[in-house]
Order: sequence, then structure tokens, then C-alpha cells
Amino acid sequence: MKALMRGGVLRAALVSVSAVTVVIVAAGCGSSNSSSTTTAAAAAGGQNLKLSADPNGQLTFDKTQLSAKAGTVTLTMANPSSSGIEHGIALEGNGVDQDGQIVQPGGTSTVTVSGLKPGKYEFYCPFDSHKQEGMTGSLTVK
Ligand SMILES: [Cu+2]
Repeated sequence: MKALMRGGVLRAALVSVSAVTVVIVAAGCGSSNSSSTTTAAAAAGGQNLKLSADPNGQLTFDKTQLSAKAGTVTLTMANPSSSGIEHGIALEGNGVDQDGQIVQPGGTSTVTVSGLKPGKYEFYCPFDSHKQEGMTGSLTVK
């Protein structure tokens, strides 16, 4: 009987998650699934760290150091419309290796990692050779 009850609760939770996802897809551009990930993280009380790509087209971010507490962390990178080049945001380190979407100038790329443990991570732009050309920074999780 216990298993049946747990199944019922799980099903109810899945239904509500699906409903939220449908609303997001209907409201969003539908070109990626990361917006729903971000919203789920925000709903779960995750941290949202914001940064921006260089507005003049340099292969840099406006921040090279970020810090967060352990847990769910979302990096939200704005690609200014004046950058004139595609960018994205990705996070790597301590077994984490997750890329956000590549976005055109004027777009926003996000990457969400749940259960982030204390330590040093590297965030970078996964587009073309931007990482190798120095479009990186470090995230310290405490
Ligand atoms: Cu880039």
C-alpha cells in the first residue's frame, strides 16, 4: 500500500511539472529547453548569477570571478546585441561539464547545475574557439 501511495504522489508531481513546462514552451521561443530548466531552478530556490559577454565583440565576459553557495546554481549570460558575434555559457569542473545554448547577439544563454559541490569551477564560452582565446572565468562554490 505504501508503494501505491508514493506512486500517486510522484504522478501528481510529474503532472504539475508537465503543466509548468507546457506553459513555458507556449510562452517562450521554443528553440531550447534551457528556459524551463532555469525556471525549475528558480522555483527550487537556486541561485542565479548574471554576467554578460563583451558589448564590443571582444572574447571576454564582464566578470572573471563568480562565487556561489553549494546547491543549485544558474549562470545567465547576456550576449549584448552590439557584440556582433555568437556566444554561450558553459560550466566545467569537479565532474560537472554542462553547456548552455549558443545564442545570437541580443540573446541570453543559461546553464543550470543542481547539487553543485564546494570547489573551483571554470565557466567559459563554448562557441567556436572562444574558450581557447580566453573567454573564461572561475566560479568558486563554498
Ligand atoms: Cu563566445
